[in-house]
Amino acid sequence: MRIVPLLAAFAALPFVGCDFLVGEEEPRAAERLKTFELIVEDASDANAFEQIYGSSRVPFATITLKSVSLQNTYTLVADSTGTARLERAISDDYVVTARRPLSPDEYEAVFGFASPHHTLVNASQGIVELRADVADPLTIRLDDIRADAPLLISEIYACGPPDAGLYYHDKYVEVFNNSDSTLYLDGLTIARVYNSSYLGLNYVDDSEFVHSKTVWYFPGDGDDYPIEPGEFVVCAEDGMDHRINAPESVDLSGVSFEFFKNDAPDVDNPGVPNMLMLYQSSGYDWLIGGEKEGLVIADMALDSVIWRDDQILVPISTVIDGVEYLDDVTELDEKTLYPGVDAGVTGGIEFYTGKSMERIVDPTATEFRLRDQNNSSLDFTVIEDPTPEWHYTQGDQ
Ligand SMILES: [Ca+2]
Ligand SMILES: [Ca+2]
Ligand SMILES: [Ca+2]
Repeated sequence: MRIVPLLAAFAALPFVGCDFLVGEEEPRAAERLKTFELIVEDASDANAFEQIYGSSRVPFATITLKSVSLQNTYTLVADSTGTARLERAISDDYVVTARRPLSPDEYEAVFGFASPHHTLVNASQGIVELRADVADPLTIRLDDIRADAPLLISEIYACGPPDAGLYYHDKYVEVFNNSDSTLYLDGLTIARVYNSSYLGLNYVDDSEFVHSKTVWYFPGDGDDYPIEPGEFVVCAEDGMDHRINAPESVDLSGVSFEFFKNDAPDVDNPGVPNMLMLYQSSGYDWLIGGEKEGLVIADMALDSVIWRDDQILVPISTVIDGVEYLDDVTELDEKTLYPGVDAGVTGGIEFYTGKSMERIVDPTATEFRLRDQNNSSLDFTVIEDPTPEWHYTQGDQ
């Protein structure tokens, strides 16, 4: 936003010499900043707001817009008529997240029973185009009512440490209990999103299933592995002190779980419980991409797995959370994870830099909770060092 102070300085000058006015930069900058009107509409199958209030307009929705070009973020709240104004912004593509929590009473008015923790969201409209030469207001459609995810993927560390050649065995995924209740990890699955540029396969538009060729699950039979509210749990590729092999890496010898592939020459730390493999089509260990990957955590039925060819189909209705990262965060057309699960991407990290991706704190929560708008472009930040089972805002551990 370098443009705004420039304009402010410009406006503060009552008289400016003509030479300055005809200079190229200032007028062009002024033309680029516009005000856009946005209208928020309920497009859900339930027609909730039409039913409750007699109008499909959604009052008091929170809208977050992130400029794809500038990577800056605006947060707006619609007024009582479901209208919001984005001021002093450029014509651009914007990653959009709009959400309106439903009160238990509103939920009951539509579905017949009161239930907390439901939010009307924009599931299928992940990017909007704001153009200065279009006069009509832009309609943001909220088309899905979601149960807010109790369990989140809070961090993904994947790129490998610096100064250790091609060492990459210190990768991990971290999950976090973002709810107010004890949850159980038993039987939940962690799946990689499958795609193949070589075969021309990309299932990003499949609104029914996440396609995977790497599916692991937590051990236990229902109540063996609790995770308390506000607790982090790391699932590491190998639960060991990686500083032995790579001084700039991280100690994962005391984490909660490790992926142990018992049909491969993998390392099994007996002190770290093992994730169990449901299916992995290749490789000597659980492995995720150093620069790009999609991961989901799901509560799918392990006894009635759906197969298609050599892929497991994870029903999106069972997905609790999903996160995608790319080497270039502006290349949203490279996405492989359905935008209804994750409308954006985090990442932008190069191999062997030791950096990690972690969810940011939810500024609206009264307790320590992490932000989840189903949009990793907005919900995640890149951190300099991994933070296994803690958060970067909690200082050095
Ligand atoms: Ca392993
Ligand atoms: Ca082990
Ligand atoms: Ca962490």
